[in-house]
Amino acid sequence: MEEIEQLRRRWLARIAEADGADALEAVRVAALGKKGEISLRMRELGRMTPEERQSAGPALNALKDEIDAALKARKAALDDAALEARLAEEWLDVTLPARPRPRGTVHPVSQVMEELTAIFADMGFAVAEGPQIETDWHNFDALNIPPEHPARQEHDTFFMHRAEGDNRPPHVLRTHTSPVQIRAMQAQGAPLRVIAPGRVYRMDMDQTHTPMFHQVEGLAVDREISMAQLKWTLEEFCRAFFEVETVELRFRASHFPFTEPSAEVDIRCSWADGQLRIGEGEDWMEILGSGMVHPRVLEAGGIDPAAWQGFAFGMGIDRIAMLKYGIPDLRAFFESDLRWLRHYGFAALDRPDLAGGLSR
Ligand code: 2NM
Repeated sequence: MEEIEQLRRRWLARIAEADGADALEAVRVAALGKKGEISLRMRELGRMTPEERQSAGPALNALKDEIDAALKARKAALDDAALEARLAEEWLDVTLPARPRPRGTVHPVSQVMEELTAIFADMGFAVAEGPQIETDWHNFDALNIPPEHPARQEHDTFFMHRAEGDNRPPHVLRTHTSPVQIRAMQAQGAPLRVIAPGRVYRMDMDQTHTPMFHQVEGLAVDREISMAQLKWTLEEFCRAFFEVETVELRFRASHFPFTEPSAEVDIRCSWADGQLRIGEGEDWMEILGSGMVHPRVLEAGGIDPAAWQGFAFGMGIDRIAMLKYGIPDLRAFFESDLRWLRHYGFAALDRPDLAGGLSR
């Protein structure tokens, strides 16, 4: 019996020392496997006398059961420890932000485009887009600017290259977004309310001009459209855009080939101590061109000028962005200087809308 007690101690100690599933399995095979020490002992029972067997048999059986139970308990303990270790390793802080904060900012031009799109959408205008490389017909002829018209030179147009011997008129980089309005008239017909924001190109480069800049033009066509509705629309836009209670606009007679009559629009403002204030003061600042769409332009758009009329307007997006956000230098807009973009840029998730406040 002393020997069984030694066996018991030795195998319980080895089970306790096994520090992993493989080591424990090796102990099990060495003790209870086919050729395991305890199995061999049990096989020896057959060669014993009945008396010997009577005392050794139950003791060996009890030992076998105890070792078996100890192996199972140790296995459960090792499994628990392994699970604990995995849980400790794979934990996740669910309070961390799902993504890193965006490092980029929204360019003032994009911000202002979003703002004016929201304002005009609220008044029922859809956004129209068109190609930046245009036919000279869409950019000039359709807008009542004939080939000999000085505006074609005044515009300092970028002409696209044509192959040697190809005498068709060259395509141009659009000098305004009006060709988009021509395309919108042709595609949608009357009645129509669209704005066309986008890039335009003129060969001009100095303190206040860049060869690429941004424009938004608006067009409303209906049975009875008047200068009065044009004025209200522009006042409403300026009030919402500059986020002031009241604005005052002044129309000055002017000339554009594509509108008749035409008006340049000034807004009342003050420049006290170098700070621009819209809607108050004794100064006027030009911010827009506008007018009633010329019958020939409606016709080019496939709309009968005897049955329909329209108002149209255009303004520089870069300029109104500078005015609203106090940005001094136009040329910095297009230099991709990260310090400038971080300073004047907008948070990527603050999309402008009329209910939430345009620029917050
Ligand atoms: C301006 C001024 C006046 C204008 C005209 C048109 C069109 F295509 F409908 F005829 N779109 N925009 C327009 C009118 C643009 O910009 C200073």
